[in-house]
Amino acid sequence: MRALSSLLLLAAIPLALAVKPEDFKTCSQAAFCRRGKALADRAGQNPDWKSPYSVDPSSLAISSDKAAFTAAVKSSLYPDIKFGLDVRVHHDGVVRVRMDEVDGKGKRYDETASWALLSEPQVSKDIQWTVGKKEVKATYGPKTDKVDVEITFDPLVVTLSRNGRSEVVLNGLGLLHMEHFRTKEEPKPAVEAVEGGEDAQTPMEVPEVHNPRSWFEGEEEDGYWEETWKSWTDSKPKGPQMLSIDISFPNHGHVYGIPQHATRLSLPTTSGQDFFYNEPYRLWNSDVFEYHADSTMSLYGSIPVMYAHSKESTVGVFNAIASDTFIDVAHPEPGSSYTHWISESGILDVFLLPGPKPADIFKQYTGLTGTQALPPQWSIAYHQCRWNYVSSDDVRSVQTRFDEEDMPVDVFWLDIEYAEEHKYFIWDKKNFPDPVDMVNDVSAVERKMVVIVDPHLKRVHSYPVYKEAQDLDVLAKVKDGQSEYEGWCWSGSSAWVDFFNPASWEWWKGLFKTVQSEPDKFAWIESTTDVHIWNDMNEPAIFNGPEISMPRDNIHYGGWEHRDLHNLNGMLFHNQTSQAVRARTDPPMRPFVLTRSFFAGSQRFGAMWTGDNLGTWEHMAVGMKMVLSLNIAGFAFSGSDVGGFFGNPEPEMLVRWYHVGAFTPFFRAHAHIDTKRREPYLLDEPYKSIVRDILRLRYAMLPIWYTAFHESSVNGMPVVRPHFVVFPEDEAGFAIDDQFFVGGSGLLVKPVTEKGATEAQVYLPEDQVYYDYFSGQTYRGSAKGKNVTVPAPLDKVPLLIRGGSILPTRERPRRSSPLMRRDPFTLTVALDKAGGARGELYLDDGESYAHEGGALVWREFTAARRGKATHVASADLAAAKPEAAVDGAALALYDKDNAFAAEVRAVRVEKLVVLGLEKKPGSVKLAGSELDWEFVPGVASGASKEGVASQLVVKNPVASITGDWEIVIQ
Ligand code: NBV
Repeated sequence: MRALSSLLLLAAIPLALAVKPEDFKTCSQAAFCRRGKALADRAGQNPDWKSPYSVDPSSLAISSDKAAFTAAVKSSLYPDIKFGLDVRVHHDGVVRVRMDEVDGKGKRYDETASWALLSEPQVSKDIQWTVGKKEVKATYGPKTDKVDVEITFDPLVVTLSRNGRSEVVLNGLGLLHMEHFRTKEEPKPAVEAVEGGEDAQTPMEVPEVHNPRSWFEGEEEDGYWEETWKSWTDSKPKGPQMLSIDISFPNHGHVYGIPQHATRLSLPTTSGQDFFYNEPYRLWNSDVFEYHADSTMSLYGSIPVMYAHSKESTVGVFNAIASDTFIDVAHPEPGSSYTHWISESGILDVFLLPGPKPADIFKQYTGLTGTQALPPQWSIAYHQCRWNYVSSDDVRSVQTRFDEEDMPVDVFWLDIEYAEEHKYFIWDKKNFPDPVDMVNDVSAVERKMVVIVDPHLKRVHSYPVYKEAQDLDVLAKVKDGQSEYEGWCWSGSSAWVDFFNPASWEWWKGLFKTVQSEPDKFAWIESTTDVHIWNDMNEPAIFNGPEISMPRDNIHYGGWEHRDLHNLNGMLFHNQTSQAVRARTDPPMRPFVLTRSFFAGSQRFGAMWTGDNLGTWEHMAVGMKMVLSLNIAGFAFSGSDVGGFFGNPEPEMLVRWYHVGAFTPFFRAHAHIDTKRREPYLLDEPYKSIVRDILRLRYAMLPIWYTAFHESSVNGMPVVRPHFVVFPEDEAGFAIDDQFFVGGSGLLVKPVTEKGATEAQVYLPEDQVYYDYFSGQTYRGSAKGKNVTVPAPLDKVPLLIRGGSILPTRERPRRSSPLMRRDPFTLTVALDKAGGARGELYLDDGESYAHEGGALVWREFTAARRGKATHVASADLAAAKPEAAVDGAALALYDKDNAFAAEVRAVRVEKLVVLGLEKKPGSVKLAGSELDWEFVPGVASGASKEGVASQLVVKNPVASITGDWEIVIQ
């Protein structure tokens, strides 16, 4: 059935628009994955299976600070090979489990975590260790909520439990295998094959075999030393280094995470009975041309974090590994999950995230890898991109048309054709004769430009960037470790900077300087600080390379093979570019750098988008699911090309896609060079006006989005939140991924991704009132969960306000978002069924780092019933929660009257709307004075009947958004 539906889907897309799966390996085409999968198959068929790995109890050592324990591990298959295990508990309860081969014939890649982690985690001082004969146990946490980490010795199994319930188990199924370094032996004739070495112990009866370890390892040395795929031969001088580990969640029925895959949020199974996909999820950053909207194929980025969720708890694992990794997911029985991770190389470095609530998990994961960098505020507004705006006059005329049509936009983008022969930084002067003037024309109305800088460098010495990289000797090398690697990309014969080489970092920063400080070095003086950067093709994408990327045996700085660190490659490029853009000014301004390829930690450096999607309804829908998955995996600033990169979306689809975009953290329209122009002003009516309204809706809501970004930057909460995050105990919502909440605002949106729809079903998980954002129509949910039908004509996105929310918006249309910085606010108070509400607003200058020194405004709005009166009040939140005001330490510097607050003191609340009051008030007063108000009767927030809510509108109630005030409605 599934196969049939995918065939039908493929048939629906013109032939030219279909992924070429044959360009990328499946598990059975990669020797290490075949070996890992075969191991799992053998285990599955053998009821007596027992892992050969065990801890040597005599080697056990607990560190003097009591935070860590180390022990020797051996495998009964190879008793002479030594492994070392290190288990430590961090101050926030996260457990790090590391294992590596020691004193071996080689060294496994062990640097992934050092790139992914924000800093070296602090260990806990509060761990109680109990050493038994068969196990060692660490216990921590309050009496009523105890966490145990038990390491059993034989076989080696690590189990994290909470209050006695198993939450995460490593090697519970015995699939741990770290292929040790060995010396290549020439194959012996079959008759002379070894008949079982003395040291080879098998825990069970095995049929007579040539290799006594074959019960575990298989008969053949499958692809140990070399592997040929299509026309490429991958040499493996270090031999086999596969790492296999099973990770089970015995009490959790849903698993999420491991982006980037075009699939649902709750990951469908890939193995076990009734598997949904017949291929494991793969993490191998790839430029997958015209990718399929429903697949486990790997895409441009990889975040090896996985969460498991049940009504009782949320837990997770972060597997810090950057080599090619395949992950099987199964539910051995309902309510339990099993996963199997097979990686080509690297050490075991797994972080167990104990939760127990979604908010704890996000804090724990972003505590390790960093939170989303707070973006410059303009970058969360609308971006207009296309491959390509062809000249500086084209850019000017696009800007003019937006202005003529009163459509807000903040950023115009330039794709690769701005660069002469695709030599990035070098303008094609025929079409862009006056780049600095062009940028200045755009920034005159406080807009920005984003210009692409790809990682492939054209190999001509007249190109200063290539020449300087070569002189510095920072280019990636072929397998001999000496010669420059050459591949094909947009620029023809190209070379790639090895960003693992620290010698490249300062040099790369220098390229982006907009003033020439060193006469003989390239600086981008034909640019301005209003130009920000787009990093594409950084998987890296290489047209003539295996799987459209770099050969795995290429050599990077430190002698590491590309296979070891491939998935980190894009992040390092993004990191350096982001630092370069930041360093252009003194004091620094927040950089905006978009990346296509990413890894765990990339959220520290900017934004990402989901790559080359297709203009189909399926892609529109799956893009949203991917963004939700990225958001829970720490990468909140994410989005998909609005309109679809390939194809020419019909107006209905384009309009619906603008709605999706307006409710996505990163909101950019983009299109392939062969598509028809589709800037929103080109649409006919009524579509054009509808898109204008959508853009204005996004701009009106920028304070809500910015507040959500602020929260994310502090505690790792997703900017867009799926149901399980907001209602972790509502099972009916665990798989929902087509509707979601915007930050903590209470806005619940369900964008339409179906042609011809006129209404939508929205799931309400609680006995609470929800209000239609546009009409004030109420919907009353139920404690058992309830689907309600809401109108969804083309001009309305299904958008509800959860009762109990207060939304700050700015309703005056402007050409760009910085022009709104002094605009007044509207506060919409959507009362809950008990007549209360709460909301937040975070503001700062939107571009500098002054907020880190306390230049910010963070307000809390509340509405509460007191007797017969409703009090709506505003209070300072930053003083109350200084530790949450800024990412990092407590904000001791915060002063309510800080410079920024003083600057916006004159910004007023021009309108207060209260939805759901029971009856017309007798008075509405601020500090004893009557305000100017109107009341339209309607349904009260507590009513069980549905209808249009009553509405109180107060005009110009308060003079300052930054002030403490209280309005009494009586
Ligand atoms: O630079 C051209 C495109 C770009 O527009 C797109 O967004 C990237 O994902 N780029 C890929 C290279 C060519 C893709 C066919």
